[in-house]
This record gives sequence, C-alpha cells and structure tokens, in this order.
Amino acid sequence: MSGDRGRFITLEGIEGVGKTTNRDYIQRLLEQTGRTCIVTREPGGTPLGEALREMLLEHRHEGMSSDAELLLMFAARAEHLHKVIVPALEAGNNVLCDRFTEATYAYQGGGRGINDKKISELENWVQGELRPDLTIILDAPVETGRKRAGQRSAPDRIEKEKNDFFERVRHTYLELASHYPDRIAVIDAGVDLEKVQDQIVHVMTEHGILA
Ligand code: Z5A
Repeated sequence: MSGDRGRFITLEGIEGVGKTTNRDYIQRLLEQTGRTCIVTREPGGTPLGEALREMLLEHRHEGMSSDAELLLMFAARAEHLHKVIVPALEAGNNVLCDRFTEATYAYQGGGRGINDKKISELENWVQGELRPDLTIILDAPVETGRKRAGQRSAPDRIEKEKNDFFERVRHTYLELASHYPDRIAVIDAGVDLEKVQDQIVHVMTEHGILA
C-alpha cells in the first residue's frame, strides 16, 4: 500500500458496550484530520458480506459448526477488504470499521474455543500484512453490556449465548490488548457517554491518529 494511505481504525467490544453509539462521534473526529472517513461494519460492508451476516446471525442456522462460522466470517472479510477497505485506504481515505479480526479472536477463538493458530493462518491469508492502525476496545462488564443491548433489540443467534461465553469473549479482548498495546487500546465503556468519548479522544491522540 502507498505511503499516503488513510488510517484504518476498528471498534470492538462485547454487545451493548456502545460501538454503534460512538461510531458517528469517531467519524467526526477522523474527518477533522482532513480526510474522508468511510464507515463500515463486519460481518457485512458489501452486498455479499451483508448476505453472509444474515446467515450468520439468524436463528435458522442454530447449531452452525464453529469452523463454518469462522470461515463465513473470513469469507465476508475477504470480500470487504477487496471491495471496500483496501481501495478506500489506498485512495487516501480513513476507514472506521465496526468490528474486524479481533472479534474473530474473541468470539470464535475465546467464545467458541477455536485454536488461535487456525485464526492467525486465515488472518495472514486473507489480510496479508494489513492490520488496523488502531483498535479501540470498548470494555464493560458483561451484565452492563447485555442489559443495555437487551433494552434495544431481541437477541440474534450469537447474542443468545450464555454469560460465560461473553465472559470468555471479554477476557480474550483484554488479552489481545495486553499483547498488542501499540495498536490496541482499551476504554472503560461502563461510564457516562461523555467520559467514554473523552477517553476515545485521548487514545486516538496518544496513538497518533489525531494531532
Ligand atoms: N462477530 C463474530 O462472532 N466474529 C467476527 O469476526 C465478527 C463479528 C466481525 C454482530 O456484531 C455479531 O457478529 C456480534 C459478534 C459477531 N454478535 N454478538 N454478540 P454487531 O456489532 O452488529 O452486534 P453487537 O455486538 O451485538 O452490537 P450491539 O449490540 O449493536 O452493541 P453496540 O453497538 O456496542 O451498542 P450500542 O447499540 O451502541 O449501545 C447499546 C445501548 O446502550 C443503546 O441503547 C445506547 O444508547 C446505550 N449506551 C451506549 N453507551 C452508553 C453509555 N456510555 N452509558 C449508557 N448507555 C449507553
């Protein structure tokens, strides 16, 4: 990728921590850098990816095998990278993506118990050397996130897993952040929105995304 490529920022966390709520705010911050910011999501972001998202989340596919789930996530990601993310970055735009490969480590790795090695092989195959410039993990206790999400909509196929699944997901996110502190930041999302957004500005500045 060329030297003047845009920045690739991803948002992560268990359900209900505020990824959707904070997306527009982060987009506005990224646009202050003078570059257009493309906002997208995973699974999804392309017609094929959105079709795969429906298959992954609807209850009709209850009991889907963990390997099938993993491969569908990466199939959607391959299409997303090829059609949206890489062209946008190469055109000099910033890209803000609601979930990316850290979600695969957390949900399919931590949650479902798939070996990290399998995930990293797919990561290297599908992404080559591309990694997000910054991943912001919005972190809150599982009960807080589930309570907030529950007030908003009925649970989908993955959201209806039990609390211990989400505890493993949360734990894996925190582990990833401790392994890659240069590109993954954790924010306390269990507090008022204003305080969450102050922390977002702080980590984006600290990681050189904002001046
Ligand atoms: N998944 C996977 O397994 N593997 C992968 O590789 C990928 C994804 C990429 C879809 O994700 C599912 O795909 C997801 C993981 C899996 N399944 N689960 N669980 P998604 O991102 O589309 O869905 P989600 O995680 O379920 O997101 P969500 O429920 O929409 O949560 P959110 O976007 O983080 O929360 P929100 O909608 O912004 O906020 C929820 C409510 O809380 C809302 O009413 C807000 O007004 C309120 N809120 C937000 N912040 C605050 C604060 N600070 N205080 C008080 N109230 C707040």
